[in-house]
Amino acid sequence: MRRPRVKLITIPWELEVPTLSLATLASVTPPHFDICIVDLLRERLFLDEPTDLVGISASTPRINAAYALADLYRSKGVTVVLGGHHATALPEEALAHADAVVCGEGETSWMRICDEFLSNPSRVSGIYRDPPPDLAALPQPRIDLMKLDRYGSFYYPIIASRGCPEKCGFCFAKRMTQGFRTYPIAHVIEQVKRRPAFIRSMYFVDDNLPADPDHSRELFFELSKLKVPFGMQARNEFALDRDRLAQAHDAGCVFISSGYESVSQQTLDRTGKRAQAGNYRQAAANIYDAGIMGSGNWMFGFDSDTPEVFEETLEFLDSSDLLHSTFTTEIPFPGTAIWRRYEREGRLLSHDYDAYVGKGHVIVRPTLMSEEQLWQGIRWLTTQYYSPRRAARRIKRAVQNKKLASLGPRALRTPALVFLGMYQVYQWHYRMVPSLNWLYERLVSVNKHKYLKDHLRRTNFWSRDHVRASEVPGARFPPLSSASPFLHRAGYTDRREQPLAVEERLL
Ligand code: B12
Ligand code: SF4
Repeated sequence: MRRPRVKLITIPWELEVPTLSLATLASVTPPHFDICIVDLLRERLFLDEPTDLVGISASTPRINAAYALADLYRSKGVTVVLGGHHATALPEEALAHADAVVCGEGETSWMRICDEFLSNPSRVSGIYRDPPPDLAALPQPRIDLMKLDRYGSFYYPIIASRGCPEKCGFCFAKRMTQGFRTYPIAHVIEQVKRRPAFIRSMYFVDDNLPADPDHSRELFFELSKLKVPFGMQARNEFALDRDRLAQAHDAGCVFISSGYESVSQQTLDRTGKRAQAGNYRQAAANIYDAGIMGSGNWMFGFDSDTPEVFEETLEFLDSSDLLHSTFTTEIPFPGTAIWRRYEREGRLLSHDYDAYVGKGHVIVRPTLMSEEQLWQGIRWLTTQYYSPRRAARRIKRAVQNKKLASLGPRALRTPALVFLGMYQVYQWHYRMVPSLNWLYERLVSVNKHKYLKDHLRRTNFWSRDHVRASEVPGARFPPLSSASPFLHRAGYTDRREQPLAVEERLL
């Protein structure tokens, strides 16, 4: 005797930051289903347990694994739905492995799919492109299904907006969402308040959190009352405004990650980045002065990049106040304008999506240097930047800034900053030294076997997921259908009173 079961599976790439993709979908899943979220890097997937509907989320570098898993489930007669950025970009390709593919923001289509499935599973088929949800009407993400303790206490995912007003050529953000939209402040604050007690800091998964100045001002004001440290992603111009940086710091912002991409103005112009390289030094200094750790993401291999670009970047970084950086090749993600151009010009060196991580593989044939020069240049830059000597300099610089990491206990501030600096050295060496990377990748995949609970339970449907939240004694989550004006507005009722084809079949 059981209810229909839906398993939402994510195939992430690394262990650090969880996404909100599936928790958001789970929140609009009608309450007729037993539901669970499975993170393939953090728990065993019980493939053979009875499951009726499977939703899989993966970005480009993990899409091959997602396709293989989807094929496996379909061979067992399970209905499979694929969604996310890659599936949105290439829905026909994804449809060869799934019954249905959802393009763009998934809530409306997912609700339609659940509804169709409940009436007749064979109705779930084809490509779904539905209008995006009204963010004001979305329920809280079902983080209770995410087994957050397995992500550590520093990576609580939180969201305040979707999309980005910019249109950089290499980025897929504009294709995923309909413009830039914000969540009501009260919704965001509720997300913060629902965090489990062990959470020490949060990470906004927004592409560009402060893109709307009015929204972010109000958000920062409300967050400042809660004093929970957080990291966010923002365009570098944000850092040119010292007042806004001060507001962010007062709100608890301890980390800002920005796509600086290149120190070359010519490169920025050619990618449509709409940024001024001449402002980067000032932006980094302002972030540092505000007591925030600045992180820059840099890309290489653009058409105007010469072999000198690596030294120029290191020179800039050595004399700037950025305390963290990442270096990758240019990755032309399928669906972006730049990907189409490289495809047309016959310059794509690999169609193997596993290689689309920006590390270890060159995807586009560069014009002003060889492939070997490009890859060796990135490796050289990363190992130089994360050499113990340079890391020690940055740690010293961080410790000197009394405003940095000032939200935590004072006695722990220096050890925490030293630990973080050393952790970064370890992190980037394993990524760049082939033998360490090999070892790391193996350790990552065995990580999911370390949870004894999983072995004992032998099911992914545990915690409160297999029971409606309202039925769990002391549950903080109200019944979904009444908690969600979105469900009502979209014409959903609590159909438990009505006979349902699938429920009848299964019960
Ligand atoms: C957190 C994050 C990370 C984390 C964790 C990623 C992970 N998978 O474990 C870290 C830091 C590790 C990371 C790393 C990388 N990331 Co990242 N990351 C994000 C980020 C900021 C947030 C994701 C999120 O929670 N979004 C909020 C939720 C609500 O939106 P969503 O994920 O889009 O989900 C909606 C829809 O996509 C859809 N949907 C998604 N899945 C499914 C499944 C089903 C069944 C259905 C029906 C619908 C559906 O419905 C959801 C609700 O509307 C996004 C940017 C962004 N804002 O989305 C980039 C993003 C996903 N990352 C990206 C990239 C490029 C990378 C890296 C390759 C970067 C690099 N070079 O190192 C790596 C590799 C990641 C990997 N293989 O997974 C790109 C992906 C592009 C692509 N074509 O796949 C994004 C979109 C950033 C961008 N704008 O370019 N990332
Ligand atoms: S600013 Fe960032 S998120 Fe926005 S389009 Fe450009 S790369 Fe994408």
